[in-house]
Amino acid sequence: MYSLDDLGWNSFFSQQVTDSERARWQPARVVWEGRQRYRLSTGEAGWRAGLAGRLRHAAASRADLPAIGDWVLAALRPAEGSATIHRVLGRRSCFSRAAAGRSTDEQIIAANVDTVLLVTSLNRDFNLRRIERYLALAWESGARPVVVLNKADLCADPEAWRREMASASQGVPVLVTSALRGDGMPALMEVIGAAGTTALLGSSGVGKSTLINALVGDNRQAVRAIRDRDERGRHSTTSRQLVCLQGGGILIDTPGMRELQLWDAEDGLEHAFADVEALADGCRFRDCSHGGEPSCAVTAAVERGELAAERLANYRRLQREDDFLRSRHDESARLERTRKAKEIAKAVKLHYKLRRR
Ligand SMILES: Nc1nc2c(ncn2[C@@H]2O[C@H](COP(=O)(O)OP(=O)(O)OP(=O)(O)O)[C@@H](O)[C@H]2O)c(=O)[nH]1
Ligand SMILES: [Mg+2]
Ligand SMILES: [Zn+2]
Repeated sequence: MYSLDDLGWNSFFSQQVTDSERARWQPARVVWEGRQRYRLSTGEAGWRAGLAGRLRHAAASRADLPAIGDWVLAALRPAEGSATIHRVLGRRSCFSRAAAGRSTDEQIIAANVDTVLLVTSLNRDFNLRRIERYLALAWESGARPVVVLNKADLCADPEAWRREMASASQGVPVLVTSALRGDGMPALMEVIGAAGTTALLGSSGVGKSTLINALVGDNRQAVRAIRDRDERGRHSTTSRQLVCLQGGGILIDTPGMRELQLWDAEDGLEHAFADVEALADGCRFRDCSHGGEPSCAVTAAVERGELAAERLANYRRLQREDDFLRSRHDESARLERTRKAKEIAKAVKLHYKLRRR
């Protein structure tokens, strides 16, 4: 049995609810997300939920619809155990990417997250460049990132990897764990217990669900809620899910992502590459791209061996990607305005036509 507070409810959300809304609807948190289907928790009970037609129609983009971790207002039908979602409350933070294959639509990976664990494994999956990308998105989301290097049991010298990671993560805490052997679990538990809501992100197979199982321990209620294997028996998460730990702390499990395109990550990139940004103050040109311009302080640092060439290359790649996506968003916003203007013109025309009859 949980209370709304155990689920993360606080004044940031409660102050958004008007008296008339309070009279009709209940606050609930999205704890499972499928295709346009949801499961909500009000603390003491769980509810299957769909969207009110008005909410669906008013949504200009996918980002206006509920996502895992969202707080919503819903009409509950206790006899059926089901509910209808009428409003998504304003988010405190959200981790987004451009929807796969559609760079003009924002997809929310998890909402109202306080800490994101960027999980990678100490084997072939280990990739500093990917972590840099995740870090940019994490900083942009408003959540606090923590890097987790899992599967330490498969690696002869985890400490060497941790040191290498530390240079790419710019002061973000880096934890080394083995979900299998239990290494580093107390430190991880400490981060999670103090964090409110923690989302686990990372490629498929790095051990996100195994870490959650290890953290949940013998809490049977929560274990049952985790669908560790999908219908085909694969060891892989297919939907996003939120679970509460008995001792405090809320976890969001997500399926591994193959593609993680940036979404308006300008500030996030600045944060994730604070070292490059600081060096850039010394470039001769204010809009220096650090791609061979004269008197470039950034390429000078690479030549002196103070900045890894791969890190600079990744920074420039992510900057270009962000610029491109931003131009695409501006274009789609322009098209949307044109479409609206045409619709209004049509409605006005029809109005006069009917009046003339
Ligand atoms: N050796 C070792 N194997 C691990 C560890 N953690 C997880 N695994 C194994 O790695 C495989 C994948 O683990 P999952 O927890 O399903 O990975 P996931 O990140 O949730 O993957 P998706 O749900 O597909 O995104 C499983 O076979 C786990 O048993 C670890 O610390 N050490
Ligand atoms: Mg999983
Ligand atoms: Zn430069």
